[in-house]
This record gives sequence, C-alpha cells and structure tokens, in this order.
Amino acid sequence: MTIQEKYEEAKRVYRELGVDTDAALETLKHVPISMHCWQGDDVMGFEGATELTGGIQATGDYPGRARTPEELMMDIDQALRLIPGKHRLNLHASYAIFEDGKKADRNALKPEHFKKWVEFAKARGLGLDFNPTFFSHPLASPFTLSSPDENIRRFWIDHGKACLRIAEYFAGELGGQSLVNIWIPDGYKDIPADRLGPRARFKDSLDQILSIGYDKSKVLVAIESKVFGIGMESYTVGSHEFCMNYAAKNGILCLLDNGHYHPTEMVSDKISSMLLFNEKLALHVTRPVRWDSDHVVIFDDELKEIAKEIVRNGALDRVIIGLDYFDASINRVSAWVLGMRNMQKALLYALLTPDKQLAKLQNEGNYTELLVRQEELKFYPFADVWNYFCQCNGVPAGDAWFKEIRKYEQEVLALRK
Ligand code: RNT
Ligand code: ZN
Repeated sequence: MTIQEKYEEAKRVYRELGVDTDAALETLKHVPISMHCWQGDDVMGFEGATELTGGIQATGDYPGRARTPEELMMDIDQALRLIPGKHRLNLHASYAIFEDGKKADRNALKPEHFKKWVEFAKARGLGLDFNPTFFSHPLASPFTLSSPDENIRRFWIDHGKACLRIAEYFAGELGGQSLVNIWIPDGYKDIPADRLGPRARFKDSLDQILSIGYDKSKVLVAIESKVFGIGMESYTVGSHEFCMNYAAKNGILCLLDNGHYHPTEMVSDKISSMLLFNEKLALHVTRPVRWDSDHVVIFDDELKEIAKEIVRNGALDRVIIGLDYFDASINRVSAWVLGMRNMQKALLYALLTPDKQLAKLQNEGNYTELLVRQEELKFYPFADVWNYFCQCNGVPAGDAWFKEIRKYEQEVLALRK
C-alpha cells in the first residue's frame, strides 16, 4: 500500500470519530515552530567563547559541531530540508557575525551584526526570533541584570536595549513579529541573605530596557523563569512568581520552559491558566531528564499534553512555540530534526483528537469511557496521517530522513576536525 492509500484508510477511520484529517493537515502546515540555532554548536556562538556559563550545560563530544556561521547555516539548511512546513529560526545575541574582524561587545551590538542572518532568513522565507545572551561572557559571572555592581548592571541593560533594536530590525526586514526572550542565569548556590534586593534590581533593569519605546507591533518581549541552575541551586532571581507578576504588570509575555519547574510540575497544566489571562504565551519546549538537562524533545506524554492544550483551546496563534535543548552527544542535525518533527507530530496528534466528544464525557462525569477512549486513540493510524503530511510537504516520510543525515554526516560533518 502506498502512503496515499494508507492515508485514505486512516482518513476514513478518523472520520468515524468525527475528525477531519485533511483539515488537520492544512492547519498543521501553517504552524511555525521556532528552531533554536544553538543546538548546532552546543550554545557556543561566534564570539570565541570557550565555555558555556550561566548554569547550563551541553554534554557530549559528538563530532561535527558547527564552528562558523557558514557551517551553522549549512547545518540548519540540512535540518530544514527534512522538516515539513515553514518555520522560524531562533537566534541568540552571541551569534552576531562580525565582518572584517570588527567585533562589538554585547552592549554595543547593532542590527548590522545580524545582516547575514537576515539575508539567510529572507532567502528561505523564515522568520527570526531573538534572545539577548546574558551568559558566557566575562561580565556575566555570576550576575547580570540583578548585579549589585552598577557598572555591570548598566552593561547588561544596554545589551537588553540593543537586542530590542535588533529584533525590530528582524521584524522590519522579514515582516511579522519577532519574539525577544529574556532569560538571566542570576542566582545563588547557597541560601541568600537577601532575596528581595536582587529581584528589585532585576525589576528595575527590565523597566529600563523596556523604556526605550520599541515598536510593539513588531516586537514581542517575553521573560523566562527558572527554578534552579547548576551553581544556582538555592535561589534564582527570575523565579516563576517574579516573571509571571512582572509580565502581567508590564504587558509582556511569559515564556514557560518545561525544564524550568519542579520535576512533577507540568507546563501542560499551566497553559490554560496563562491563556485565560494573557493574549499570548511563549514556550521553550525541551525534555528535562531528572533536571533541566535539555535532552532532545521526544514524542512523550508531556509533549502530547502540551500540544493538546494549545490545539483544543484554539490557541495555535496565541502560543509561540520554540524549542530549547542542546545535546552534544549525538548528531546535532538529527537532534534538530527529531525535535522539530516530534513537536509537529504532537500537534498533529492533538489535531486528530475528538476534543468535543471527550470534553462531553468529562462534563457528564463519564470518566470510564473517557479513559477508554483516550487510550484507544493511541492506536489509531496516526502514523499514516503523519507520513502523508511529510509526503505532501516534500520531505522524507517515516525514518527515511535518517538516510540523509547519515550521508550528510559522512560528507560534511565527519570532515570537521
Ligand atoms: C536556560 C534557558 C534558556 C537557554 C537558552 C540558550 O535554562 O532555558 O532559554 O537554554 O537561552
Ligand atoms: Zn529555555
């Protein structure tokens, strides 16, 4: 049976449930996912950094890490060839490209330092999102926007402002909106003597950054909270409560990273509450294994649950989905392709769920049937719909994409020594 024939059969089976597979595929095709550039080079960037700081870690030494803008762009292209649909690219400030050796420090970054990225994005029809980089820098150890040293704090405030201008430039050149996500690593290893002071300074720094009068129709600003980092186990300045309150009061977005909460606390359960009180919400989809380990996103229960919350609440255009992980122990292009395709699979799985019927069972108190139906759905011919989606969008279906990865590894990645 061909992919098409299998799809026709799947379509019939889902139709019996009241699910329109054609409509699901049409919707999925238009959901952009922001692919994080930093999976390609273990979050090193192009400033000559030799280590990753800020309490995050990319472990492993798989060969083929992208070392230059050209290599990273090549690898991104290879990944995008294997991912269905049109997407976005998420950059960090540390990926500025300095031409003619003219370097600029983080507080002096300008749109021109991202010209090459804009050209790259334009040629491929990608949108660009952005992140100021408050780590892997001599002045970032260990405090940035909450630093008690006013000179250091000023430096990072200027960095934040510079990044808003760069995002404005992205949106101006590429159309649409650009998301700027602020995450700072600031925190304490051990029990602090003052919890309020750092947070008050962080609050003031954010106020100053946002005061520059950026174009709100082009730039969406988010802040990302965190519960702990390596070396910041006892206290993080940008806790969830801090970020949620700051965002609510100042009309910016919350960005929820599903590696940034206590291990049994689920981001999928937070989405509905955020949607009731916010027009938009941003996500960093990752996979925490026992800690914020940033493993590659797989098609697991929490990913499906996150996708369901977005889809069944009609929030595909309100939730900005970005990926955030960095695994250096496996082929990095595979890591991107897997994560992106899995995110899309989860969205498709959600789009193929008869939500209204299930909600009805819930409201009627018919929990037995609800559970039975939810379980049976797992064995519906979902893969046949996915494969057809890949085929329609001109990318390899099933595991056929991996052959391309092998080839790329032999011909390109293995030569990087
Ligand atoms: C760190 C945050 C943050 C970073 C990226 C590189 O814990 O998740 O989003 O991973 O900015
Ligand atoms: Zn994150």
